[in-house]
Amino acid sequence: MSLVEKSNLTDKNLEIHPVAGRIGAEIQGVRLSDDLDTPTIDAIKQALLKYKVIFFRGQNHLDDKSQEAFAQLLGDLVSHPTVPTREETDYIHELDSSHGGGRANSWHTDVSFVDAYPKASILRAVVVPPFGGDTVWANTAAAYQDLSPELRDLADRLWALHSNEYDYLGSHTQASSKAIKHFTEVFTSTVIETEHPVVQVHPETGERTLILGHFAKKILGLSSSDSFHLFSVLQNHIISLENTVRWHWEAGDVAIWDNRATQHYAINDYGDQHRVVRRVTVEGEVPISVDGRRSVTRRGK
Ligand SMILES: O=C(O)CCC(=O)C(=O)O
Ligand SMILES: [Fe+2]
Repeated sequence: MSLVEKSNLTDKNLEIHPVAGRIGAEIQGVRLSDDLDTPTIDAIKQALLKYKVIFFRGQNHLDDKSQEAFAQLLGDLVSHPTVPTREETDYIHELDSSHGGGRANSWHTDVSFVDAYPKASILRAVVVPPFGGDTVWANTAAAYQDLSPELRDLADRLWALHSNEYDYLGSHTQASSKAIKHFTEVFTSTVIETEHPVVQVHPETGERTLILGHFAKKILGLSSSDSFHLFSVLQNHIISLENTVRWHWEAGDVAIWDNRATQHYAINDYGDQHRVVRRVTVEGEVPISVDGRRSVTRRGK
C-alpha cells in the first residue's frame, strides 16, 4: 500500500504533504480553532482517515481551552478513566517528562483497556527539548494487510484481554521508582479489563485493523507462552519501520491520530531535558470483530 502523493483538498489554501510512505501527512495552511468552517473540518477528517496521523506546525496560538474547543469539532471529548485531568481544564491530559507516567515510551493505542476507547487523540507540544523526544506512529491497517493470508485468517478469529494493569517498569528506567509507583497507583486505582477482537472492522473506513499494543495482556485461549509469541509476531508487523512515521516536534505543533488505526511510541532519548505535551481524546465506539461481535468489558468501569 502506498499513499505517496500530494493532494489538494476542498479549500485551496489547505495542502497535504505525506511525511512517510504508509502513514502520516502534514497539513499546511490551517489555523486550528473552533471556528473552522465545515469544508475545512471535513477535509481534516478525511485526511485523518486516509493518513491515520496528521500534523500541523506552528499552532502556537492554542492554549488548553482552545485546544479543547477545536477538538470538540471532531466529536465529544472524554477524560481518562483513572488519571485526573490537568487542573482547571475539563479534558486535558498532560504528559510531563519530570513526572511519573510522563514518558510514553512503549507501543500502545490510547486507553485500549476500555471497550469504547477513544477514536482520536489530539496532542499539542508545549515544551520540547532541543533534540530528541520525537514520537513515532504505526499504521495498524497496513500491518494487517502486511500479514500473510494464513496469519490474517488466524488473527481474524483471535481475541485479547486488555488491561490498565501492565508492566510500567518494563519501559521506564529513568524516572524515580517513587514517582512511577505513585503514577501506577493512580493509573490502576480502578483495574479495568476488556476483551477486544485482535482484528476490528474500522467503523468509518471498513478497513481491518489490529488492536494490540502494551495494554494487551494476553491472547485468549492460548497458554501464556504461546500468547506471548503470537503477540510478538503480530505486534512486530505493526511496528516494522516501513509501517511508521516519526515526527520531530517543535513547540506549538499539533498531531491528531486515528486511535483505531494506529499505535504510537514517545521516544525517551532526551535525558533530564524538559518535555511537556497535552492531549485530549475524542469518544470512540465499541469495536466490532470481523464476524460482528462487540468488545466486552469484564472488570472495572
Ligand atoms: O509524548 C508523546 O509524544 C505521546 C504521549 C502519548 O502516548 C499520548 O499522548 O497519548
Ligand atoms: Fe498515548
